[in-house]
Amino acid sequence: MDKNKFLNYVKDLDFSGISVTEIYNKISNAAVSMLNLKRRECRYATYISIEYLVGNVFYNNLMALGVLEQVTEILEKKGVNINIFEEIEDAALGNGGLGRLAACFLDSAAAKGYPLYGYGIRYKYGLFKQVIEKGCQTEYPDDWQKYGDPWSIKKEEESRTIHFKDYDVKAVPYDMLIIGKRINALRLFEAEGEKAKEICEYLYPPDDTEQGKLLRIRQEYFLSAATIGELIDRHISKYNNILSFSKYNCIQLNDTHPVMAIAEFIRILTSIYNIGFDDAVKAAKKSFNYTNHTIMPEALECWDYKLIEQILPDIANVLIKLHNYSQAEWNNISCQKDEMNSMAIFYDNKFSMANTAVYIASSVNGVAEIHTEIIKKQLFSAANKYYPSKFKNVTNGVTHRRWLQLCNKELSALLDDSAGKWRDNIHLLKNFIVSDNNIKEFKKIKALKKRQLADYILKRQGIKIDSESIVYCHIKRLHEYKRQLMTAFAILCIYYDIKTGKLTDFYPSTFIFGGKAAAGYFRAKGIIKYINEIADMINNDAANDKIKVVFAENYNVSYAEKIIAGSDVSLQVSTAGMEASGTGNMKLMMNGAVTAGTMDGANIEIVQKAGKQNNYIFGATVEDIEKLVGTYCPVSFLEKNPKLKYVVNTLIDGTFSDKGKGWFEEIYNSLTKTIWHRADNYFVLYDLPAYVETLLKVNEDYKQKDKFAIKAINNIANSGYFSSDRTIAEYAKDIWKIDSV
Ligand code: 26V
Repeated sequence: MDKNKFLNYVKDLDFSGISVTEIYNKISNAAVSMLNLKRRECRYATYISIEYLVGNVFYNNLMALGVLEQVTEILEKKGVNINIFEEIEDAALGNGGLGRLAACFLDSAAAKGYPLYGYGIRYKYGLFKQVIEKGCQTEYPDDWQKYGDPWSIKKEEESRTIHFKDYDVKAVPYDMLIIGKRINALRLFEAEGEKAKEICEYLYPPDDTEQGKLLRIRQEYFLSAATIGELIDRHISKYNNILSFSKYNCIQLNDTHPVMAIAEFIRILTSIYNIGFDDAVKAAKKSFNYTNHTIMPEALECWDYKLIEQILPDIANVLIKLHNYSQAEWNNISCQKDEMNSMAIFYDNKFSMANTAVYIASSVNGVAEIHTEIIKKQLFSAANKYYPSKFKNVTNGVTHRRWLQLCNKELSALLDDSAGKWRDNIHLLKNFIVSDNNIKEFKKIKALKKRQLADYILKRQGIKIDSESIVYCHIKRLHEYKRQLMTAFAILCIYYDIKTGKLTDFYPSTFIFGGKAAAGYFRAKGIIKYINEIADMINNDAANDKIKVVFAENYNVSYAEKIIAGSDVSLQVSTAGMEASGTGNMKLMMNGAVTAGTMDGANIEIVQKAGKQNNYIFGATVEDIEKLVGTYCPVSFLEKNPKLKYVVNTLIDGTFSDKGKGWFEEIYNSLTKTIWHRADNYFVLYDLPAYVETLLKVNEDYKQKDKFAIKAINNIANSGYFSSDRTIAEYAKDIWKIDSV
């Protein structure tokens, strides 16, 4: 892009009488009109994902173009503070980690020059807006396009028709430019047509009813078919030979949601290009790769034959054939019956999307070392036995451009001084050494980021926090396995100890929670209410000047950028074995927060790199949990721990009220009784005493500010590994076999 031309355009803009939205649109449109999408002249990779949690694109894109500072200055001179664009909605086309990871990958690929193109759905409404009303979560539609979508280019002429048995829809692509050393694109399809509206109305429509499941299947097929149709047409128009597809293409399936792409690919090869089934399967095997992002059984998609057959009979047919084909292959290599069942594409009248992906993919990867080990040993153990070379680990990463440069320009400037050209080569962060100057400057910057965070919370939510307190944050989707409830209990334990005078030297602390609960996930909503009840009680206790609790309302990418830069302690306390990786842990590490967490997901690699002595690891390990299953009895555990019992009883003894909804009692029951799952399925109570100890230890250590800053510096210096630049380079080299161009 011609930077001068662009900056002159911004200088010449007349802002009198125009709205924030108009300024935003004018600047964005000007940038887009001066950019050219890079053509796919070589082998390239395609990332298919049902979620992209992009966040605010304005600042990030201007930064990527290298004009953010200049635009900030020009606007300043015209009396416009660039922060006003914070009110433009985030593009929140994702729920959490999986979608944010996809966005980080696209950023890194463009920055490093890899030809990687994202494909997704252009939902009308993104992840709901969370409003906390009387402590409870209410969901409101997120109309993210209401200010326009100036960074996307509609490509009407590249639309294609997608056929369902009962109706057709038109898939219209919009390209969102991804700016870096190369300009790639995130292509989002919008459905047009009489019946089409529902398909891209909402991200993650509830799938607890048959109607909901059908809609979800339609979304998945819509995305898969629009993408595969385009890739094949593109390939044919250039090379006119379908069997060379895999020479130029490589497809990464982000979790199981786009797995129908495999069936669509085989359908097109066999029915349109008259390729035999065997050859079509072989071509698919060379083209697809799959990333698994969770071992939670609820999230492993299995679709009823009946449902797929009802709207996509050809796809059902291909999947059945593929099932028979794979069974024949396994019979030939004398697999045992139970192994065959565990790997089966079709079982119990359902299609297993994960097994379909594992069978076809050349590469199946987990997202952190421990997670990859678990999928190899447990979830996909039979496949790992017969196809060991498929399985790989690629530990996640996050883009340090958004999660350090953009959200913490002060720390970035310090790193410029002490670590050299780390922005281009993240591994240079190693040069950020412990020195008197770095300690002093880091402490200053953290204090500043905490003041900025405090101002932001005050502005956004009207809550005043003490910016000199220790900031502990627990920010992520609400889920029982992530154990926000355990943090809530831990806070109560500490609070009661302060009240009763048992704890006298507690350093003032602020606990920030942030996260959304899926609309139909009642227990998670109950946990939000419980946290807000605790916050109400503690924050309104006039005698308390030691603890403050904030529930960050409508936690999203933009809010995350502020909280992450301003936190001292990163709470990563999932039940060991359950968090595939986590990526918030990496963002916090980069910003100099220490991790207080369990040996789970990428926490393990974080402490390996940054040193156990610089972080706070506690709690049951995967091996401990394996031993505990079957013997652990939370009720007798509580009997032995009266303090814990007292705290847990606040769920049912009237201390807090859920306004008659029954949520708190249900949570209590989930901890103490066997319902459809074991009592305290996530070992909240089991790990609670060690957690409280850990939080107190952090609190004590914090008092020695320099020593604490040294821990932070060691975390930052060792965070280079967790840049998605490294992750993307691994995918490019080991899986996609694409070059940076
Ligand atoms: C989704 C659901 C939805 C229904 C209720 C149960 C449940 C459990 C888990 C999930 C997660 C779906 C996939 C996902 O978002 N995984 C996340 O992927 C991140 C990127 O790899 C990773 O860092 C997180 O650990 C992982 O949870």
